[in-house]
Amino acid sequence: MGEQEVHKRSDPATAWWTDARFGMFIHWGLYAALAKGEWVMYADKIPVREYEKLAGDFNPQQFDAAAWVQLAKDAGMKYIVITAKHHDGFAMFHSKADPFNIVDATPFGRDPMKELAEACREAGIVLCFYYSHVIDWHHPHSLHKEHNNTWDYNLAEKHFPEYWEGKAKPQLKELLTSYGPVGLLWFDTAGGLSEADSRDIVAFVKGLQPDCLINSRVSHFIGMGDYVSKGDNEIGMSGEDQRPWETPMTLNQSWGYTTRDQVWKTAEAVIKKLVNVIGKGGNLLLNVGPTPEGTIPELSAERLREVGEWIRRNSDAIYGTEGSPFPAELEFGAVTTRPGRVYVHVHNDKWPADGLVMYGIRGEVSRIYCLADPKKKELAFRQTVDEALDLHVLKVELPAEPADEHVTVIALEMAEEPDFDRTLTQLDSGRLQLDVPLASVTLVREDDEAAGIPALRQAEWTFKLVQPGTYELMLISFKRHDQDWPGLYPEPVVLETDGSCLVTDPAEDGEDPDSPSCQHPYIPIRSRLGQVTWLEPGIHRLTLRSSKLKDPSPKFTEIWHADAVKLRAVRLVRVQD
Ligand code: FHN
Repeated sequence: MGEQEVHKRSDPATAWWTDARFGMFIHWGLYAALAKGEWVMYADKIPVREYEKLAGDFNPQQFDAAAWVQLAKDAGMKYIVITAKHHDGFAMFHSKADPFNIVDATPFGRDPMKELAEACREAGIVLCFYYSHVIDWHHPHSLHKEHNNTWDYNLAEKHFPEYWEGKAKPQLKELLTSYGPVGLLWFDTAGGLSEADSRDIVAFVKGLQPDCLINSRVSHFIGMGDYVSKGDNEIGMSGEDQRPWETPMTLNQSWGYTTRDQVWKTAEAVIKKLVNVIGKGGNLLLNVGPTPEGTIPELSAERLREVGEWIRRNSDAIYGTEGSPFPAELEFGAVTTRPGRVYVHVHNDKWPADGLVMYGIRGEVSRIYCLADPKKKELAFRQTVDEALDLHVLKVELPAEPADEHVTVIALEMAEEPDFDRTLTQLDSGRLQLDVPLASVTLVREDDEAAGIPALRQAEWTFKLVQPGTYELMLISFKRHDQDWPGLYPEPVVLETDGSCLVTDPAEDGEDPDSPSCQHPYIPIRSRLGQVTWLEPGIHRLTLRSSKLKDPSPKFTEIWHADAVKLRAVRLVRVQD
């Protein structure tokens, strides 16, 4: 897996994947020729016969499988997920089931999946395929809940089994029988697929390759597949997923090659996002969109290599690690662990030059150093306990300047296996954020669709307050960028704690600069709820009632029905002792 010993997880089926932590997503298809992203056929309503003509000129002579795989390796990625067929229905492999494929329909005439399979095998990278199993704008009988080719085909004449049995399953069989072991199949946009067909496809894949993992987007019924693919660019919150999970992420704001989108993430931004994801126990699947010539755009390649250099210095803190044992998201970085080690990933722009303070590590620390420091110079530290609060405090003296670029990892070697205090605890910085997934959520009022009344739920948190005083309470919401605020909270939220009750119509009081996991297309918004005074430190309770609190165990989801607003947390900001 990596250069170092990796800690195998309890579930051997997904262990290679959870240990890998970082993968390369590749959106490459015929659409690259138009340089307007992978939805161009749908967006421009290009007739099938017109779209097919693109194949006649598709000749990515510069495609070099070994170079792509080397780039993934240089970036520190352990697996590749490539679009074998996207929504346009064009197979990027030699398919006998449908001549609309790269070998039979283009002058290129080569099978890039075969070449990638060989290059991956040689380099020790796991090859995985993306397959659009429900949307196929080329096939007359594919049928999705919403996004169909209605400019060529009549919805009423569609007979889904003809597509399912005649193209989707035969092509999946080809992918699973002609390219060696496939690490995982990445399905997408399952809207409208019945539960029976979802189960059928899972059984079909496992029947051909039992070890091939399947992502949750195989179905919009919750709980299917081996692990959870979050929404596009959605970073999970701690406590949100009980199963292994990943964030599929763009490097700009698009998947397929486009010249229109030049909003690129810097290497530093990617490193911070990677650290945020793995600190919560997730994987990051980072996308590139190759050109019609068959190259990965140099700007993407440069950034990936820079990320890889950082990973090489810090690989012990990444591959095979577990996410943070602490439920609170750290505003200055993240924590990962492996047996006998705790790694604190500190953003350089939040460098606590006067010392790093961590709460909740019960157990003796033997040595602390910066992971990127080749000499591993020991840092002075002190461990103390506040018995009354049951607060275990570790204070580390840091060098005046960070030892690494972008994010510096502080490695703690433990003299004994730590027993972490997993109570949601205020950080030394004073930050205390009550994230919704950390609450127990109960139903207060059923929804009444006929009367237009939504369900009302209550979230309840228990937390450890270290610094008593007066706090400003803020609601943190992620608002979709294309939404206007008025109407997003149709009724007041009700907050109760220690005898105080605040009833507020949340206002859009400004953007929140302190929500590292919020990503495009969402904007983090703060809404002031009022002030509360806690006179005593220790364990407290807080409840919040809102119709925007979602069912914590829904039956199904459609990944791109991104909510207009997501209620994410209550933040407590100390304003007075
Ligand atoms: O529609 C696709 C989109 O083109 C892209 O493949 C992403 C990647 O996660 N998935 C779908 C939208 O969620």
